[in-house]
Amino acid sequence: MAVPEYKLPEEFKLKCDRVIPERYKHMVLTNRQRPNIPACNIKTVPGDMTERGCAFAGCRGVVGGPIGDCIQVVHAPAGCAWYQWGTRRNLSKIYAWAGPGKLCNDSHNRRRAITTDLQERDVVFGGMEKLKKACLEAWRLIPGAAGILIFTTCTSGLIGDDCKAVAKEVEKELEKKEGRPIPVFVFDSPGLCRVSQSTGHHHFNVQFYEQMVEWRKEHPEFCMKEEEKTPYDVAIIGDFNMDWDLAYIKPLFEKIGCRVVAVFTGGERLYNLLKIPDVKLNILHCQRSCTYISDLIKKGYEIPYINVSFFGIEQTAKALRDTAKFFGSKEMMEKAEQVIEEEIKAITPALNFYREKLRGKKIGLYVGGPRVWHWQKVMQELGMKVVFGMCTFAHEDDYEKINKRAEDGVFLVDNPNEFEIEECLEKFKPDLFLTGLKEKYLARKLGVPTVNSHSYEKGPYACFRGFINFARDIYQGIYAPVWKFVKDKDFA
Ligand code: CFM
Repeated sequence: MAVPEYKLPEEFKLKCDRVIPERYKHMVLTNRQRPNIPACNIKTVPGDMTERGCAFAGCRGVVGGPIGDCIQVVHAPAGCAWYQWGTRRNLSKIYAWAGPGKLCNDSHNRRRAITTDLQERDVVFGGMEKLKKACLEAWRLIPGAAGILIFTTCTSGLIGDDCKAVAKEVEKELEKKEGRPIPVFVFDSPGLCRVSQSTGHHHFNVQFYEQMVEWRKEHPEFCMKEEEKTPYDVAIIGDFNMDWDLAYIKPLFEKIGCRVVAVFTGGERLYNLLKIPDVKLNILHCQRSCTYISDLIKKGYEIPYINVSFFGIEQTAKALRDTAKFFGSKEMMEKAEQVIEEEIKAITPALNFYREKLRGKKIGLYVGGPRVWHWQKVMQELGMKVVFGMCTFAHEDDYEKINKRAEDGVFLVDNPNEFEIEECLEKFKPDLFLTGLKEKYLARKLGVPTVNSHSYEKGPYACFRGFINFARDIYQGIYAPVWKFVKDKDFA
């Protein structure tokens, strides 16, 4: 039986979209029993100023970029490299090459952009020679790096440069020079592929997996040795160490007796990532950007994974309990309960204060996709009410989760544009808007405080203690005296 087409109630049809009525199919009201899924993961219609990123942004900027100890060469005009540089706080502190006379930096992967800066000449005659030179030159400058990651974009994709062949040549030269194998991996994700950055997540996952499998076969010394393995080795998949989230996540798993071998890819070292197929369990956080590789590893190496969330009390506690349950260890289960109890005890006084202050406040949510459902629960735990949710690139499964977690009747907008955001802020009047840098000024000019919900104000926001930081920033946002003056002047 065909599912009846969803009809958006007239009063929810945004006025700004009268000129682009196609947009109405991207809006629904949530329903827990029978999830309403808006049109999603499809191309933006012409005339609609989307806020989406491109595939390259997802591949390099989101999933590949956080790898901390590699040279990352963007084979493109300099503009592509510039726009993926240093804006997302996927932090790392790896000093692979620190030392006298060598370049070093706290967060090398965020602060340094290496690009071939393709010009018209290269478009006509090909850019392979230039790419090879750039890789070798970068290696000369940063000799302690663990490897080289090459990213293509629209321009190199259209030229059709054989970057894999270049990578092989560079590998050979570096091996000769260094006397040991150096991985040089290529990630093909031209910005023009499909509809959003979500495509780039997929590309990085699949291509990393394939190159990892091949590398491990050719260089078994990069696999974990049998005697190094422990029964509780895990990898965290899909966490990017936003504003040091991992400083709260990792210790919790260590306290219950797990060993975190690698994090794909937050602040991680390449050699650790190559050992992910040697762990016993993958713990998957961002289920939009990294389910692909979790599935591939499950299929190829028979390593299971569990879906978790590290935001809020209930979800973090569940992540620890589910991990312990997976291993079936009584000791780990007890430790998990103990850790949960200790953490809750430590945050309770602060939590009571913030709950008291935030109860009943209205929140608008706008993030990429998953965080809308991760944070729906967090807002409930703080006693706040989500009045609308917006996602840049969510897929159907994200919207299913949002429907299940939200109260009925929450207004959802897929891939919103600036006019829709403005109208929703005016229509639903949230007390605070959890959003990103691009939208913050618009909201603030309308008298609505914001908290940066991508890379935070003062993180970490993950796990129990991060939850309190999150609550503090929301509290400080809403109660900042400045809003009183703005509203008094009737700007809002
Ligand atoms: Fe995953 Fe992310 Fe997100 Fe994402 Fe992002 Fe992000 Fe996000 Mo910003 S990987 S999908 S592409 S949870 S950068 S850390 S906050 S839009 S909802």
